[in-house]
Amino acid sequence: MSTLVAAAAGAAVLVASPASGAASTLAAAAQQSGRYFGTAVAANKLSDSTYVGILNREFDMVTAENEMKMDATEPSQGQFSYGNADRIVNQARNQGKRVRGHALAWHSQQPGWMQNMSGTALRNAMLNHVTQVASYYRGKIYAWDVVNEAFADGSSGGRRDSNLQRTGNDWIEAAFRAARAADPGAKLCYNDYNTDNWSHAKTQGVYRMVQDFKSRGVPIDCVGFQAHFNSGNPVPSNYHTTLQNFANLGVDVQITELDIEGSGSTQAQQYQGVVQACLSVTRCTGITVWGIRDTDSWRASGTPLLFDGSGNKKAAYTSVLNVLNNASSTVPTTPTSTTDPTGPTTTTTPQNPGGCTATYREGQKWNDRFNGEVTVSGTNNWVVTVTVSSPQRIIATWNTTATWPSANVMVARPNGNGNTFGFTVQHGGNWNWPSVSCQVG
Ligand code: G2I
Repeated sequence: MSTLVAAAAGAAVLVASPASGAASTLAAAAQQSGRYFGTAVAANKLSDSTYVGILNREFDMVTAENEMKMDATEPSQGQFSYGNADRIVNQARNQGKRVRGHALAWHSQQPGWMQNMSGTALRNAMLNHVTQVASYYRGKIYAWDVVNEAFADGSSGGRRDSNLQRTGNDWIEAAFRAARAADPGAKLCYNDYNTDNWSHAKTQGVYRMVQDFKSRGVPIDCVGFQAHFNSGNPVPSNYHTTLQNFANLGVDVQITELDIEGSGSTQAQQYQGVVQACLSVTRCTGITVWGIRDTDSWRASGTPLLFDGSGNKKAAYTSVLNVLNNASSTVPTTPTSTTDPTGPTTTTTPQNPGGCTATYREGQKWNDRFNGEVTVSGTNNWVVTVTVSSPQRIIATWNTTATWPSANVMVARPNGNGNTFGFTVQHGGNWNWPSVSCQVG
């Protein structure tokens, strides 16, 4: 939950600037709000002209699907192999695209020699790997997944058991420090899956780790949310809350491996929801889908991507493009923020002396609408102006008497039910918060 406090006299704390116009590719559309739109690339597909045509046209960020993993880059201890990774990095950079590095340290995809190691020898081998690979690509990587998938699934909220974890709980921060020393210009991310739902123990566990890292000065810049969805693991309705709460810790958030099994309008709607969640969080800096065509996917039978096997745009593609084109950037004005892992995020501005303050608080969210609540302090005789942005419409209110100077503006007054009132916004794809301002009536 988030709250936003606007001082009196019309001070709207959210600034919404409309996107500059309709773009015809995912990258161009994302760039309108300063974001990127990326994809995973496989080196052995760079000779497929349909694949490369879509890659060059639609995407401005590239992740190597497998070629930068530990088994690919250090197949024998101390002997590094960058051929396939370089093919991807060079192709991307020659086309003016940026690169996410994936992944420096992971319990999976370890080379055979590493799988059998433990203790200090493994710790040192892991740190040497991080140092060597991050140094080799120094200056060429936008963000590294420094550590991938280190938390356990299920209800523990703790670390996953692995040979790396058994070298000591500090292995993750040691990896981040080594990566920072090797490539000080790259953003350093922790990346994981099943961390999308704010109420899941795994999400909370990662949140507490990032909070701890930030409080102790461990160099972490971003958190990657893989976002592999299907009917058993659907897009959570609180996704925006998850992304916002992590961002409030002072890190960027990115959707790093998006794919959603399904087809048609159901799939399109779910893609739309994920993109909207990112767009509604200022520090959600970009989205990467995990492959180009359905047939390129690691789970091709689930047809989880934006292009079909022939390279045609699917309904999901169109919905993503449209949401990106409808984006407006929501920029909170220099607030002071505090976050409680289980409680509300509070964003405040100074109270206007002698006036009143309207505090906006997010309520429940659905695919097509969301609730908001406003609490007024400073007077019992308030006039609160709530302004929504197109195509939003307020479709219901409670605990207030409302008048409508225009379709986007509601003026709310007390109706005898106290100083908190609420309303439902049909959002039409625009998740921006309404702006609220208070005057003494
Ligand atoms: O499992 C989906 C993703 C989950 N998050 C981390 C990602 O790195 C991971 O990607 C997948 C790749 O999409 C697959 O392509 O990681 C798998 C391995 O963990 C990749 O699968 C591997 C197969 O295991 C190999 O047998 C195969 O040779 O792909 C290789 C290349 O096709």
